Amino acid sequence: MTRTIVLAVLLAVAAGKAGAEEATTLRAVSAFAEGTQFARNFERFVEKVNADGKGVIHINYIGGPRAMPPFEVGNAVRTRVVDMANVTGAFYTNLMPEADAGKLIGKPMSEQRRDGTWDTINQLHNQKLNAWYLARQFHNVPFHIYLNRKIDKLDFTGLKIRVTPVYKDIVEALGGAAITTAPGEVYTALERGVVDGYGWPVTGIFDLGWEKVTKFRVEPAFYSVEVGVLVNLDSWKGLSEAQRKILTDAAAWLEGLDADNIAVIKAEVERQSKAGIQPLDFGLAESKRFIALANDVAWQAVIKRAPEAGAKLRQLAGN
Ligand code: 173
Repeated sequence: MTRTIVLAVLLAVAAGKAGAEEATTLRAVSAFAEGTQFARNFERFVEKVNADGKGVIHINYIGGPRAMPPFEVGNAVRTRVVDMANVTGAFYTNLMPEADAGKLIGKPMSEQRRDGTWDTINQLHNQKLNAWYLARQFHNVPFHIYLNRKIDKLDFTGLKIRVTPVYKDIVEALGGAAITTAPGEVYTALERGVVDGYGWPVTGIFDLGWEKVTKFRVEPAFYSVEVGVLVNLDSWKGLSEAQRKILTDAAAWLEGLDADNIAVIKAEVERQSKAGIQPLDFGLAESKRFIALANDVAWQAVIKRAPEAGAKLRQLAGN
């Protein structure tokens, strides 16, 4: 072969390689069922990353609880069984007790990214969960306790209430019996009378048909939903700058979707009343007492299990 031909062959091989180079693929799961309230924005994020990152980075969304039990998702990120997950801290408190403090921090994410709150939360996830805390969603969506039995004061004595770590301490502080289940078991537990009620955000009860087995919504709303997008830290470190930028930009976009929540909440509350779900409101003084108690017992629980991180998070939360 002449030198020219050798060069041409080498160039062709190099070009072929570059052309065939595949985008890095991240495997992702959601702790919330596909297409439901707390998975939907993450699913939009996946679509966005796959569009913006074409040929550079790709998310392979495996799915929700049908693919993996919700309470195992945090550990799957930690051990890199998956690269990415849409999950609330309440589902991995076994690995990171302070993860539940996200519900006590209701500042907008733009503020949390400016004032060091996100940085602290991210560092804690780096250290304790081997994860990068890419995004937080739903800071402006609160929780409620829903009941099937009417109460005439804010007292849960004699009631069995389905919880996660989000609601356990306040339910018990008000005399209720707390029973932990994944979201997928709530309908059956209500239908069979295994529980008299459940904790859940103000939005999303229609996704799994719970309006059919729900009579009352206890006022006031409390805390702040936290659903994070986690990336295994080794997967994160293995990405290029360009790939990380695509994810970080999409994360900012995802956090921005929280602006829609105000309208979503209004529509869902109206839909609840149309479905016959009645609010149980005990007035301003009782509501204040409830909120103060809910905050106190939750911070106490976090600080007891994670004294140093808990104290720091409480300071950042400012409540
Ligand atoms: O009730 C739950 O399962 C729970 O803890 C939660 C947390 C964030 C969003 C939705 C539900």
